[in-house]
Amino acid sequence: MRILILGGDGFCGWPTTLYLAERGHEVAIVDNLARRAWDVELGANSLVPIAPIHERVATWHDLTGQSIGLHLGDLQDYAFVAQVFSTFKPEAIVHYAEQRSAPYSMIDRQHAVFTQVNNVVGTLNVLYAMKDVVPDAHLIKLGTMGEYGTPNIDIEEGYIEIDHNGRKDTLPFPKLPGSFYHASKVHDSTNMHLAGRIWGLRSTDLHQGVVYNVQSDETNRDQRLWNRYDYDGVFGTALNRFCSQAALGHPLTVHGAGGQTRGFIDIRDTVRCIELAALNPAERGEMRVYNQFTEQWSVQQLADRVQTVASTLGMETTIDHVANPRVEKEEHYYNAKHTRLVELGLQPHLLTDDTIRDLLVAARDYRDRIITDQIAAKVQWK
Ligand code: NAD
Ligand code: USQ
Repeated sequence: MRILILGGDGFCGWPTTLYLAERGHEVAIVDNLARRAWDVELGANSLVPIAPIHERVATWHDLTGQSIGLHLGDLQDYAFVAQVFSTFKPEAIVHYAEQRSAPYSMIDRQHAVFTQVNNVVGTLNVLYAMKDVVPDAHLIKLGTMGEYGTPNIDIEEGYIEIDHNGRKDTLPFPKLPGSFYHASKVHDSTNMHLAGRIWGLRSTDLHQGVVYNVQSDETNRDQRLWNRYDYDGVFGTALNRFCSQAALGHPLTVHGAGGQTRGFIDIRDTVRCIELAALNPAERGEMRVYNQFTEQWSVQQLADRVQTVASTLGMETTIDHVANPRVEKEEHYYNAKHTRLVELGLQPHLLTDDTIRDLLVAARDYRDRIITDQIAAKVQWK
């Protein structure tokens, strides 16, 4: 299959590109390298060193003989998007290319506006390019479990049947996003659903949980293929962050009570889910939704597990309940369905002590690269 990976230089996009190339698909990356620029803006870095994109692609070619296409440009530039779609003619488009940090979107008005413009306009341009150039292609778009928020009812996979005043309908599940970033994903979902209804476009909206772990079988083949490991207070996410904190002898920073429960997924399952979505395209006019995570954990449970495994490596850590910089429920009901990808064949990598150990060891090996000033989560929601 000809698959275009928008955001293919990023944390999820790079291992996905290699996974799909390894399986014989013709792949090309679109990226404007904004993620690398945000590190420069914030003064942050990846815990493990990552090669420049040209070196990554050249290394894969040297090792496998396979060419990965590379188109450097911004999804906000419609002429660029239309030109790439016209030359590559993708059958599937995997769309990761957004500003994905909730804290980044909450820094100030400018960052909130940037996040929503970047994400919503980028996705709208993709929808128009599909309509104009490849109307039969399948969009596989990364959404987030955070679109649903934490309602006091079970979360369905995308849609809910509602019986109201004697009439019934199946409608998009209600959304309660918790940041301007998460809200941008809700806006994208609305636009994708509309594009299906009016133009008959096919899309799959993957409501992904928090991704943990870093390397995949393919990125592990050569240091120049390594994936990024975010640990900082803006882009670092719960489990990976806790492992880097433990390796540094820094307390694990549980926000508030720690009962915040989220869906989690190993990066090795992220890439497989994308392949499953590509192999099972939505019908014309359909926006299919899968909840893309494999297990639910509270942040307290994750911190406890990291602390236990860290102690087996001689890393003595404490858990700090820091004042929560976010506005979110710290104790709540959470039960989200996630069966559809398993029905398609996903065999989850559930969180093991070995995975936590690998993350701890990687962080310990590269602890000299950690910029300690970047560890604390300083962005306040209020
Ligand atoms: P990332 O920031 O590492 O990668 C995103 C990539 O998109 C970057 O390489 C960036 O340069 C590129 N990009 C951003 N805006 C662009 C634009 N306008 N034009 C071209 N390229 C652009 O993020 P990630 O962690 O790989 O996340 C990928 C997607 O998955 C995001 O949409 C995110 O919302 C979603 N997601 C991520 C997680 C997670 O835990 N990482 C969880 C759920 C959903
Ligand atoms: N948290 C802590 N301590 C920390 C960091 C985070 O307690 O040091 C808590 C947060 O307060 C939150 C939870 O952990 O309750 C998750 O935070 P996170 O930073 O790990 O993840 P989040 O901001 O939700 O965003 C990440 C990705 C985003 C994706 C989302 C999936 O950055 O792109 O959309 O996970 S989900 O959470 O399902 O919405």
